[in-house]
Amino acid sequence: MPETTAAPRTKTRLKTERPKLHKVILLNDDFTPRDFVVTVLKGEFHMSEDQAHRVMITAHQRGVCVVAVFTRDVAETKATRATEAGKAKGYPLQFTTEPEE
Ligand code: NFA
Repeated sequence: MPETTAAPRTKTRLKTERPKLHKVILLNDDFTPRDFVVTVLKGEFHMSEDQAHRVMITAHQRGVCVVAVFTRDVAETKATRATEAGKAKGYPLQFTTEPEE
């Protein structure tokens, strides 16, 4: 009587790691015009006028505001582009990034 032994199932489910997200943070300064900040937020981060205005006012009042979260490369590229947009107009506007907890 042939004995049939089922082969062990060895298919492995590899754990899919979610990439860590990084915040883009808008810093307040005393020189960049409010409208320009709103324009940059709309252009670089695809925000509505309302959203952009709220983020600008929050940074203006509290010193900083989280704009959005992205994977590290995207966050760094957007922060650099947005900071460059200010620099091109002679403004000290700054966007930084930091990893989420
Ligand atoms: N504080 C700037 C002003 O009063 C506006 C501003 C807001 C700048 C947010 C940078 C970031 N013109």
